Amino acid sequence: MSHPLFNLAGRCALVTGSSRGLGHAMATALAEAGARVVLNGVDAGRLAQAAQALRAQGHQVEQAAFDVGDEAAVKAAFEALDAAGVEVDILVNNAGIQLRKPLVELELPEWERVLHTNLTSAFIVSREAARRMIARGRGGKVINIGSLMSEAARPTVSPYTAAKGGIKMLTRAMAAEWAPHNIQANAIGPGYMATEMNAALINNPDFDGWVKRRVPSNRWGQPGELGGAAIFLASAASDYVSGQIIYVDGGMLAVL
Ligand code: GCO
Repeated sequence: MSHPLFNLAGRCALVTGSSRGLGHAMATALAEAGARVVLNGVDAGRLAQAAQALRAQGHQVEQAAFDVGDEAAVKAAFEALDAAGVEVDILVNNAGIQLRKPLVELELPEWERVLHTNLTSAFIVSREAARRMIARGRGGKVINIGSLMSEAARPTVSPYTAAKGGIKMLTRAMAAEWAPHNIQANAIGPGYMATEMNAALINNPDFDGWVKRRVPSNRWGQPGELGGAAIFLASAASDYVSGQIIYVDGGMLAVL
């Protein structure tokens, strides 16, 4: 029996980029804590499969296929949710891409694509969600997904690092503006997690060895290990927490 503070029954969570990976893991955790979840992705087929799998586990699942970086598509998606009576009171801005390339070799469109998908999309989607949360007057939760790169850098991931640093500060800006409406905005900073996005790193013996030596826990994180932080920040347990970033990184950032 979970503590009532962590019970998400009666709440609805939209998780962007949730047909697989970290987003799907967090959506699953929020559903297991009682929330109705809206899965999002750009691949409608993959999204339908992910939604069906969660429904088969007995959860209440909607699906909304849209590109988080497309302002018109985001507006249309929220209008469709409005029409369906689906009121999002928890938003997890998880959708993101990675592009590994030295700064001096980057093309401007490559830079802009990463910043748009990983940072600007959080603004586009959160603006729609927050407008509705404020109008409803019931408060809400915004959880932005940062990264170790919200705090520290490594070579060849400059646009991702800049975007994730921006996510940390955008989270504080949201906290500043939306606290009067009882909307808490926080972030989760995943460490090196075993995901498809990181497959090239996991399969690289040198990088894999570096992660295992550099992380005090001596291992990669598993997507499901973000669930606890997601439930906490989505629940009443965090009603007096805002503008924070919780690193789920096996202790990596805390230790030299
Ligand atoms: C990389 C990785 C990292 C991790 C994660 C760490 O290339 O270094 O993709 O960015 O995915 O973001 O928090």
